[in-house]
Amino acid sequence: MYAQMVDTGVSKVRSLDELEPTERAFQEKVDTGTRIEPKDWMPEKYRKTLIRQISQHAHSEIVGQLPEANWITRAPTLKRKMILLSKVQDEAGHGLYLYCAAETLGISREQMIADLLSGKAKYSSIFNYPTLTWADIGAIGWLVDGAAIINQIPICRSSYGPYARAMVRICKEESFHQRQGFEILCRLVKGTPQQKAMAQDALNRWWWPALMMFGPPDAESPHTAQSKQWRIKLFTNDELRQRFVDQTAPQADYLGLKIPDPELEWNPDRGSYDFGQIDWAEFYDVIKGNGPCNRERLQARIKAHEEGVWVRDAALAYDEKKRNAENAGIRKSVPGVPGDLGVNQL
Ligand code: FAQ
Repeated sequence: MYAQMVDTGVSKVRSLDELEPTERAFQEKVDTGTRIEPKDWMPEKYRKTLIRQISQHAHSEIVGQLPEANWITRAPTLKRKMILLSKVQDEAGHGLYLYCAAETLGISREQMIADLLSGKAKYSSIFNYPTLTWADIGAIGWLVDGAAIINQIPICRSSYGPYARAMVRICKEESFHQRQGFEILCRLVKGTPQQKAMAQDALNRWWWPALMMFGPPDAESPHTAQSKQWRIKLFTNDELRQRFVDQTAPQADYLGLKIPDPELEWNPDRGSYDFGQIDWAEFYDVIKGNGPCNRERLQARIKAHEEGVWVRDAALAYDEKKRNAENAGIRKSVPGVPGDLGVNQL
């Protein structure tokens, strides 16, 4: 019942000489850094690849609210509760920008949500792990938002205009999220021995799943080569993963925490950290739907969707009433107030 590979029809990356004239003109546009906009001609496979990636990204933001929302009622202080609440709300906003960006490619919001709820569409593997202690909220901000930023900053320069533009604001907010997580851990490591142990335990559990967020190794990534040619991706999964390790290892040192990888070591020749083998069997298991929380996450989204029916129905009824009144000339639109409630956006 869970996510399957999405066939976007790309089997081999073709060089400029092998492309049809329209495709070649498109590729040249991409190569010169010209943004592709919704009404521009684009290869069907480019459109499908973007729908696949942007919708998965949107679902990740929405499902990604769940592990942290679990701690809103248990945050240790009112201030922490307010910060966490607004972080979780930000993730909802990111999901909405991304669904809007995907809609510009001709897929409906309803279809994307149906694909998520039926288990057909993927979302990031990371959100299928549980948040067991308050330190996990720190670890999510530090590692998960940290990984998300490294992956998403390049997307601000990707070829598809609506996706790239959505990513600018998202990255600014993710940067705040990353700092709030790091700050939670800074406090915990300076606390009691139990608090420091809790921070270490969170790092132990989130480190490897955070590395998996970047996707399969390049040699096993079916989409990277074509997505790079189209500048949907600017870097490969392994390049970004390495960047994350290089950036995060000194932060762990600063916190006085130990990354749970005996092979992690600075390599002066490469100017990067070497690190141990990722358990790819675990990654594939999680993306097939067998992670610790996959079923729980999907159930939570299905429940929220079902319980939100009355909101969508009420909004539709209001919209219809307003349109009928306007058509009958009873009520005029108020200047400055959008005429259309945009119920599809709910
Ligand atoms: N989880 O050939 P590739 C966040 C799938 S947002 C699940 O390498 P691609 C914010 C992949 O979809 C986190 N599936 O694919 C936040 C493909 O399957 P398909 C999400 C994964 O697309 C923080 C297959 O494996 N970020 O954290 C994963 O070129 C805190 C083959 O892989 C984005 O979505 C995975 N980790 O590269 C929210 C960023 N990795 O479609 C709340 C945008 C791979 O053929 C709290 N996306 N797969 O069935 C991307 O950059 C890319 O899509 C990658 C994957 C890098 C994720």
